[in-house]
Amino acid sequence: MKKIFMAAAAVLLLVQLHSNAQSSPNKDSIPLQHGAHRSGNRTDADMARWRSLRFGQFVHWGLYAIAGGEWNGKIYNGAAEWIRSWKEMPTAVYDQLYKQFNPVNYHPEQWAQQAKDMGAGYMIITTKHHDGFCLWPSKYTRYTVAASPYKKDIIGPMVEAYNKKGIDVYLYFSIIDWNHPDWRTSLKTPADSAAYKRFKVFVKNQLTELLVKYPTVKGFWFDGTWDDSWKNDGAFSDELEQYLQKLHPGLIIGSRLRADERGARHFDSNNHLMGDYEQGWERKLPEQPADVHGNDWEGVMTIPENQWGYHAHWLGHIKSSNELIEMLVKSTSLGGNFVLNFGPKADGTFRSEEVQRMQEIGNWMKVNGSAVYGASEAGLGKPDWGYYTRRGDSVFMVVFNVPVSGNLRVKLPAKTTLAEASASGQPVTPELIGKNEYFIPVGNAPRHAPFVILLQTSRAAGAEGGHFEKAKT
Ligand code: FHN
Repeated sequence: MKKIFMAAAAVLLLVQLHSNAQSSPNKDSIPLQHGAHRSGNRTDADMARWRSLRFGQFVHWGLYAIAGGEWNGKIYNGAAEWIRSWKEMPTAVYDQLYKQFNPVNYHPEQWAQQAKDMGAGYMIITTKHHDGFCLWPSKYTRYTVAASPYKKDIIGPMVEAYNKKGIDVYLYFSIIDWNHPDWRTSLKTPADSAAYKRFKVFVKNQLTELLVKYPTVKGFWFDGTWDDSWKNDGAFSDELEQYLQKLHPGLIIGSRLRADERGARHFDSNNHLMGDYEQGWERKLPEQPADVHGNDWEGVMTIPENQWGYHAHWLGHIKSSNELIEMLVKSTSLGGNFVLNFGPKADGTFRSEEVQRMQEIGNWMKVNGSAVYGASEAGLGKPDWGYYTRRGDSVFMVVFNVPVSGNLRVKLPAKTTLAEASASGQPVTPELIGKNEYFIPVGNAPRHAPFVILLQTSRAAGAEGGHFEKAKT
């Protein structure tokens, strides 16, 4: 009995510690100067917009697209954008590839149009990946598009074209820079420290340059921040974040940039999120509300297994449009954004598999996007037939698996009335089968795409609002 009591007390303590850690910085056990500076999600208009867009396009484009995942007839099994680190690829040769970078078929207006048609509300472009090659003519290095046969800026026209279509642009920026002589993974000697000090000045200069050159961008998407050299200077990344957000009010920066003074990343040593949203969901998505602790979050996804840049030989499972739509809807149902990656070819065109998915997802979003844009978690749990999302009193049932009975079971919280149900604007008649519990008949004819049923609900005063609120974890 005593043992059971002690075990229960321990569990209670753990739960308490965990929930405190996620929600109340006042009860921190470790005093931190460079930990999280805010508790809870940002509530300003820029962040509200980011949150409402829900669907983004990621584009990884750089010199690696020239190699396309192979060199000298051998195929690289890693991610295409990492090919410079492959033993079969001499770095000196890779670093000369810029002399071949000439994307004559790069038409930013077309890129923007297809992203718009896909339904993306924002896009993230690799201004500079780990190889250090800059797609903008940076004045702080010669390793840029200006030195290539193409010569012209890639980023400026892209920002303009996407903005014209109403799509927000975010700039991916890698801290890892394989090309820069002062970049280090760790600092072992005074010479390393001196070099890295110069490198940090270079980083700050480039970031300032990007914001000044492209003032309409909405945020930075940082990457390559896991090395000791970076993690061990939490003061720098903290000051950098504050500097950038002062320079460009409203700027959105996820949790990848910073480390606290103890080297903790994403979440500080007291387990509070650093940055404006949780940015660690890469090629995986949360399963339940508790996984995201009420934080804003974003998941980034590749179409094949692990390829971000262009790889001519996609290996492994290639996700279908329906699978990707399911990931998008699942993300919405868990209060997060979903960003789908594309890796254009070196000439500036997209491979047919990507074009097809953009079109198919776009066709689905044109009809069903209201279940995604501005929508979030419904607080109704995860049904077997798919996902619930919600915007105000509109509850969307996004159906992926119809049971053989052809009836979808729905249970609403107490004191919540189901005013009407419809599918594609056509009324559907729910059957009341229990207290606040319904069958929604949809038949069981074979379907080739997920579909949406809209439930208009209304809540009486004193209704169990808690069921509709974010999970308290
Ligand atoms: O190493 C990179 C990878 O190439 C790609 O850019 C992804 C995108 O999220 N980020 C890094 C790994 O986290």
